Amino acid sequence: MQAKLGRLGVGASIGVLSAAVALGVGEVVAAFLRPAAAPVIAVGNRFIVLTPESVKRWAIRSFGTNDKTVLLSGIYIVIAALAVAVGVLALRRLAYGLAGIAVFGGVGVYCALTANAHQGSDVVPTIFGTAAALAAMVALTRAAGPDPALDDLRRSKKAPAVPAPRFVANRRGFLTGSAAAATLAAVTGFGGRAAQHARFDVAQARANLTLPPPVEPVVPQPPIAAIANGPDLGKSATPWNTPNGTFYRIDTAIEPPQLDPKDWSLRIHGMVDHEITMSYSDLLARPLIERWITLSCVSNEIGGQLVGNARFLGARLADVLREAGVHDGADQLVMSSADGMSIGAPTAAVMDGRDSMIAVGMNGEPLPIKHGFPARIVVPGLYGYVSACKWVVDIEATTFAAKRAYWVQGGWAAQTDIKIASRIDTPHNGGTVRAGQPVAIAGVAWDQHVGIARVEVQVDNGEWLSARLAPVPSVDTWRQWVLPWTPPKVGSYALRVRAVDAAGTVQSAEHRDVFPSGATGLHTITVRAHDPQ
Ligand SMILES: Nc1nc2c(c(=O)[nH]1)N[C@H]1C(S)=C(S)[C@@H](COP(=O)(O)O)O[C@H]1N2
Ligand SMILES: [Mo]
Repeated sequence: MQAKLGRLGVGASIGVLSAAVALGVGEVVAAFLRPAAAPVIAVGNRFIVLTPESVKRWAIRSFGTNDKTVLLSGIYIVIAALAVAVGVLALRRLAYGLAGIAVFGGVGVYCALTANAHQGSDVVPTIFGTAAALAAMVALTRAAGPDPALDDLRRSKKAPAVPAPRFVANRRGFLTGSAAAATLAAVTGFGGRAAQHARFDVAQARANLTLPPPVEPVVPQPPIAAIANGPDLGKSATPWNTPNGTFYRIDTAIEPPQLDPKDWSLRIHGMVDHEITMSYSDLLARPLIERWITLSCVSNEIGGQLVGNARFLGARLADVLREAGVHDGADQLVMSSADGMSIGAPTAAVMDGRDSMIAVGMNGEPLPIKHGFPARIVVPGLYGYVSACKWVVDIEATTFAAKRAYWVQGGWAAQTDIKIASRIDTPHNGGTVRAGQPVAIAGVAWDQHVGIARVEVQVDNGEWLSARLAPVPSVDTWRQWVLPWTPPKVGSYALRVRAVDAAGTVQSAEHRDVFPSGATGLHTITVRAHDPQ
């Protein structure tokens, strides 16, 4: 039993250490090429493309912005588990173990060659990593294996009394070899990552930038407290302006691409009279507009947090498209990002006079790297997945008939309007209030590019009560609302909200899933009113 456990432990160590050496060496080699070529990142990026849409939706729902961390952890766990198996096989017969590593390497190469926006050289780190793992496995297996002389003796049958070979986990050579492999993996892994950051991070380039001011300044917004005029909202209400640090994020890439403004350019081509290639300084030289715009995600559930309101600074996209001379028949603009994302927007909406922009700034700073630095598209009134291409480098004027963008290939609607939505942010669901004492029910409502005209709250099955609305600078943002309310007696209450837009459309109570064109239904919460004592 002891020998068996020992054997398993030795096999597991050999497998895991060999895999760790592969990943570490891969990170170092990627530092010479590009971070996206690191084996785990290439596998992760490929995995995201292979994952069925329903699983992606589940991941976004369950892990939100942590979905990438969860995915990477999952990949490490799967690699470790398979490595244990391969290591144990290697003890049975070295060739099996080596074949296992070769299969690993093959999967890595396949991923590197098929990930979104891959480059041919992306396979190099995986190849070096695989070679290093093969060498590590040979060395560790030799060091752990039975004394070859003893083995020969046993096989010769001349000495039947010689015991079966045992793996000597505490053999000096194996321990030294394992320590060396672990050190090599750690130094190359962490060192490689550090070198990648030093070489490719554009945080410094971003910090050194000063953006030109907009042609006219934006109107400052009064705080919601100004309209509450009753119970103190304190910090419980959702702020008008979502700070960059807490703005929701939807990314298909594991790590945001690092694009230096001095190397960035945007190409506009396809069904146009004149192709345009624009550098970052060309972009900044254009008149810049600054607008409050509420961006929301089609994957946002009723009552969800995948929505935010920010001050975007950018050049008018419609002007640029007009200069390019987009053909009448080009009903779709397919925008592509440096990380291989494609997003298709309806040309008519982009060019109908709304403040569509090639954005460079967000809330008074250059776009954060995670939100598309150095440039992204923002189109008021369209969900992010059909407009808000981050790290945008290419816009092709084409047709919906000719091209299906990334999410459309996954079954999401090629074209859809934002669904009118409203949310109760305070009190929170399951929270407590005091019977007989006034409390503010407050939240936000949005129907971008149409505008919110009314927000109503229903307590249990009572009448719909009109909330007070905060002023808004345009129809392109969410609207904060507040309703003072006094729970009449101790007990449990259901609070429900609905909005009415400027076109008179009442938010539908019919519950529809986010897939394929955005959720409908009413946000409903429950609160308990306690005795005021
Ligand atoms: N390059 C790229 N652009 C993208 C995405 C993406 O995954 N990659 N996600 C889109 C989606 S679905 C939304 S809702 C918005 C989110 O923008 P944010 O991450 O800045 O909030 O970006 C859009 N643009
Ligand atoms: Mo989205």
